[in-house]
Amino acid sequence: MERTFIAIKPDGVQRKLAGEIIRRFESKGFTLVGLKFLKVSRELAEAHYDVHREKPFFSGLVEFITSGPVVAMVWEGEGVVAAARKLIGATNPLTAEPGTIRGDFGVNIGRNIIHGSDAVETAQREISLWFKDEELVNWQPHLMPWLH
Ligand code: 3AN
Repeated sequence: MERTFIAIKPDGVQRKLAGEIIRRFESKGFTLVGLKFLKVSRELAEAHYDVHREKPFFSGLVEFITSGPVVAMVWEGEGVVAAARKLIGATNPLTAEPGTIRGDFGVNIGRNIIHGSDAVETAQREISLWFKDEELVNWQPHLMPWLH
């Protein structure tokens, strides 16, 4: 089953949006398989944003993601990588559609609340960068016996 990596960035955490964001992924029907709350090291931040290393905003990105705690998550479900990008909305919150996370809550491209992997291969790379195998839970909610 497809998985994606999602991180609520320091601005999303500071603004107490973690619960709202998790609710949106749950309500959509995706399954949480990994979750942790951490201060990101410079090493992890630079590895995570490696593709942007040559961009003018790279050092600002690293400074920001290491500036406060982050909620790192892995979500699972059919087509979850692309669907999560739709829930998140466009990179620039000013142009992100209302109804998306960035469209509803953000105004600044450098403080855009949340990260979501942009492709299945990127998701695999990011999940293994942020989580150990044993930190991910293999479970299928529809097979649990206690739902009434
Ligand atoms: P997304 O997060 O929508 O996949 P990317 O991968 O193009 O966007 O960019 C990664 C991050 O870099 C964005 N989340 C945003 O915080 C930051 N970023 C992208 N473009 C700019 C920019 N022009 N100025 C400042 N920060 C930017």
